[in-house]
Amino acid sequence: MAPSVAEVLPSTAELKTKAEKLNRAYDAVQHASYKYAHYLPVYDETTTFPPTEPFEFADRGLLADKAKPHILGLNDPNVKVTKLTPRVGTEIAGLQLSELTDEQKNELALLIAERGVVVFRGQNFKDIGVERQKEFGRYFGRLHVHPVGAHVPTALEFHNIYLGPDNLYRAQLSSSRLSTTSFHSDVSFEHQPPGITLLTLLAVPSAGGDTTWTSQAVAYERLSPPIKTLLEGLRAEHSGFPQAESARRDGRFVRREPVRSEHPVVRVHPVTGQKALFVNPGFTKKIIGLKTEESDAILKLLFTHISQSADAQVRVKWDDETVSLWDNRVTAHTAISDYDVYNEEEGLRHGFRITTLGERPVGVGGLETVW
Ligand SMILES: O=C(O)CCC(=O)C(=O)O
Ligand SMILES: [Fe+2]
Repeated sequence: MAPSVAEVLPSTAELKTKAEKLNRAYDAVQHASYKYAHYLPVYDETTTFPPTEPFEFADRGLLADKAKPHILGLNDPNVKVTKLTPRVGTEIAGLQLSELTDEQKNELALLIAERGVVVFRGQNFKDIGVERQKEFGRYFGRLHVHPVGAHVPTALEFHNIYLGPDNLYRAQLSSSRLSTTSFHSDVSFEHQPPGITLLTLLAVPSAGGDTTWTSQAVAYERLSPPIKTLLEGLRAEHSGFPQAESARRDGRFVRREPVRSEHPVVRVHPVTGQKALFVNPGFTKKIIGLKTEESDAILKLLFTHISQSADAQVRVKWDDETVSLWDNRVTAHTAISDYDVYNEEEGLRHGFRITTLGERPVGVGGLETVW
């Protein structure tokens, strides 16, 4: 008889033992001498937050010169701008995020909306201090505090990305599923979910550990007219409850009670007017107003479409001087956990995310988010 799933998979206890063993090695070497120890994950277990209240949001991209001459360095030979794929992803070298003028930041907001993700190489961003990084983020919108995630010791707003042997989440995922690929738009369950988001990596495995973004605008455009029309009239439920429940199950602290929102399935970008699919396998649970089987079938179709459209995606390789900025309103993304977290040679993957909140989503014909 074939072994049951429980017999095949390592148990949590086994994974923990493995992790604890390796952790001691990490503790000895890395936590003592790791250059970015001040960014290692911690969990504040005392601070709780009330539910977020509605707030005004004005996208900086609305203030930009449409030709974007300052962020594209049109008059600066030191700036190199490369399209990573035709429709999604642009790479910029020769500019420091930490030195951008407001004019450049406004144009950057527009560029991120248009290209989905913009990757900056050769950055000193992580070295300018937590306060200045926060200030940079705040220029684009109110900073999000993750309801359950780890953060850096001096800032709850810096959501920690950490996959070493002492973070079992992805390791468990890879042992229980065929793939760790998990496209999502960050915390899309929020009533005013994120717009521009920045990710900085500090430690990168010797090979792998890339991130893939997929264009939800391209995903929308590829649909046939009857399906577009159907989806444009619908809202879908995005829920933060499963995340909070699994955090509680794992004994982690929940700093804000979970919420759910009903967002338009097709979202209109406030600056570009571009339409994009706004559902993702991470947080979207059902389409409102449809029978269960109908909702399940349509979401399955859309999730498959999003996940398998390599021709609407860009895969970015990291180093410790790279900062990527994306627009969560028009893209979904997934970490690629293709390296062995238990192998000391392959190493640690560590970084942090600063997430700015955007507008209450608006769909076609003014269809608004409700909750
Ligand atoms: O680690 C990554 O590549 C992406 C993690 C992620 O989903 C995020 O920072 O929002
Ligand atoms: Fe994410």
